[in-house]
Amino acid sequence: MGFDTVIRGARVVTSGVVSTCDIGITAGRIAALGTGLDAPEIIDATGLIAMPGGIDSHVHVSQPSGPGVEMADDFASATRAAACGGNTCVMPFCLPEDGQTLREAVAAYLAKAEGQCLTDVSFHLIVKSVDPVTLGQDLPALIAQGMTSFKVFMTYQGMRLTDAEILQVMAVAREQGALTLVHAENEDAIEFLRDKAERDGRIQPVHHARTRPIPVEREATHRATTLAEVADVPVMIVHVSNGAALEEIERAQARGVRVFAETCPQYITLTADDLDRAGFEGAKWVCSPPPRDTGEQAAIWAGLERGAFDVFSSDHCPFRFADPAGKDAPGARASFRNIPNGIPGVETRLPILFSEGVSKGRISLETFAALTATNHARIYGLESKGSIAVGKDADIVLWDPTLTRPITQDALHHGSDYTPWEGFEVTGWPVRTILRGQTVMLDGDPVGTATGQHIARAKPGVTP
Ligand code: DUC
Ligand code: ZN
Ligand code: ZN
Repeated sequence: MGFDTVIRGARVVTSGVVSTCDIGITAGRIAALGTGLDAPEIIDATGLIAMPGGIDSHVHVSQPSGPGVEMADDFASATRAAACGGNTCVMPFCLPEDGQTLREAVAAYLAKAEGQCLTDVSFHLIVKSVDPVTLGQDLPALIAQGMTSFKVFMTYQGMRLTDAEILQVMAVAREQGALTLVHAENEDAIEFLRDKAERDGRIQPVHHARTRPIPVEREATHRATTLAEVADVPVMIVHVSNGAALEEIERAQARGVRVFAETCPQYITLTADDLDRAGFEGAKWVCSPPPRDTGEQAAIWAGLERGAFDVFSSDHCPFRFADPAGKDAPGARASFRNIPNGIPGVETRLPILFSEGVSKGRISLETFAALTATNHARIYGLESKGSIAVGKDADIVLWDPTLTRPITQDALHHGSDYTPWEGFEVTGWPVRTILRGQTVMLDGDPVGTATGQHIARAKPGVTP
């Protein structure tokens, strides 16, 4: 059999197995795994680890963020950063502007992404209003087009849905075979704490974390899983930040509810103290749910180690720091309420988990591949992706497990002007990212042209 490219001599992480072999690639797909394979292009991967290309199923790109505020990444910069961080596919959320239908929003996002992407992309939807057009027309049409997952919010004025509305959305998910993702924080409880903090003059960035304490996430997680139980649908609880919320998820699972769980790098490496840095600096770490403390980091690690989490995503939601269109938005220094919410992380997710998880011996290579690619593909219906197996897209990342260097902003490729992990020491870096057989990152730099495509997805694989 003639191959276009052979990756030779890597330790290959395939579904649940690690073995040293060659990978033969033909027409962008994996055509063979074996020994002694030959091709016009040979990639010598001796001493490297070949993993399925990272799938980051939780990123925000060019998302409307309020008057005068702009996200730091468009599709070109977000996918460039993603590729440099070892990813071959990202899943951004499609949020309608006020007055825009979901279908109009999707059309606008597809147009923005067209011809710009260095990785593949596949959109989730955000349902922020429950009306007959959204539920009766847009969702069914978009699900049929392969956007088979949508997020609902229990927090944020203008975005949050009531329990009754969430049940209506879940009913559509059940009817159409889609997956509902939930941002679980109790808005009324947050508003109560936030109003009081502002009245008391506690307006600095750290009060973002203090007014979103663990109980508001725990309660909402319990409610979200209960609503899923009532509606008889699977549900994904995104960005789980603490052990109590995870306990709610595991309790629901024990009752037979199909609950999936996601966590992110910020919850294993950052704490609320990061938001408490001098002056306005803490705004760099403002995200929701907020990072907690080292005890909660340990609880999240324990969850990762015992398989309680299905996916590890970045929740990349980038704003520039020194920018009035970013973290330093009008009013942000007068109250944490006005600080744009989110942190950049698409480029650092994989190195952080590799270093903290694999290099430090907490998780195996197989678990790493499952948490960063294989489970994302299975749960979200990316049928051609997520594994190094014959017939799959040749989406592969080569890792040098011995390479040690710190994360630094000047080596990153995202549009933000900072990284929350400046100086964080990492052992194990991706050195080559291959998208459908074409190299898109080599030795830390982007290469090649923007051949990334929007991928229509199958129905979610929701049997745990
Ligand atoms: N939720 C997210 O998933 N990302 C950024 C902000 C938020 O609240
Ligand atoms: Zn969220
Ligand atoms: Zn998010």
